[in-house]
Amino acid sequence: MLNRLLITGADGNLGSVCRSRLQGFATTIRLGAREDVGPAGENEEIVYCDLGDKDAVEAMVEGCDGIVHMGGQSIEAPWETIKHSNIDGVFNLYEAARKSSVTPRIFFASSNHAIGFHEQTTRLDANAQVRPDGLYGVSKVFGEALARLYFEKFEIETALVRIGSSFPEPKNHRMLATWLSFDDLISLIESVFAIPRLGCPIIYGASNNDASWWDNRETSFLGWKPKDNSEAFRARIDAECIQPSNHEVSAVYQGGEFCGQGILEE
Ligand code: 15L
Repeated sequence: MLNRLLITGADGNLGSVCRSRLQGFATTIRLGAREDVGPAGENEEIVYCDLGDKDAVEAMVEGCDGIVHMGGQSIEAPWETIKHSNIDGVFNLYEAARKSSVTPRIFFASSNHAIGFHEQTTRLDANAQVRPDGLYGVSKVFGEALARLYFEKFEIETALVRIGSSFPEPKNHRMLATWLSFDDLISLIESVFAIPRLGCPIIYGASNNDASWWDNRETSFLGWKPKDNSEAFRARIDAECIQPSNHEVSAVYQGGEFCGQGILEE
């Protein structure tokens, strides 16, 4: 069991899922957040922190033997916003991990948008070329590269998890391929922290969907077996959502709508 697990972005969607589902996972759970997360539970500590603030990030990371990094910008945005949280913020996080008195193992929430410009007809594994579909995707590629550097130089182990679409249920046809249920997300986090030697693998964060485009055979050593399958929702999606036509970005590229967005300005 971990001694102190830091969950960054505890005020965000997946951070709050982790907060509620990882309660018994460490002696102390430290919640890193920018917005109010309410009162601390019995084994919780709350640290309000802007990822762009180097000293604050160092204080947040100090003493943690595990980090689930859900914090930062989670969709496309103007460069200044991306740069602040996902470039400077991730650099601050890894520098803090390097300087910490305890070397943490990190679960890095990367994204399918690091490879979003691959077509939906292509099956990808951990060796796929990166093809980011926006500035957000570029920042995730940066995070993956930085994590790899800190693994090679400083032996900080990170799971680079290219999360698909983690919501209670898939919301459209594309998510029949990319959906990651909350149960499967949590079991993945458990596998990442349970394995004696992790290294720095790339893992596709998707449930056991029949429609998946991703192959996790390279990381079978983790023993992670996602259980949910988006097929259970296909009938509802067919009834409620209009199937995009073959030439629309959401039907062509793995990153879907993100591929069609321009560069956003402040
Ligand atoms: C992501 O990376 C986003 O954080 C999430 O909000 C979804 O848009 C997801 O990708 C997706 O591709 O569905």
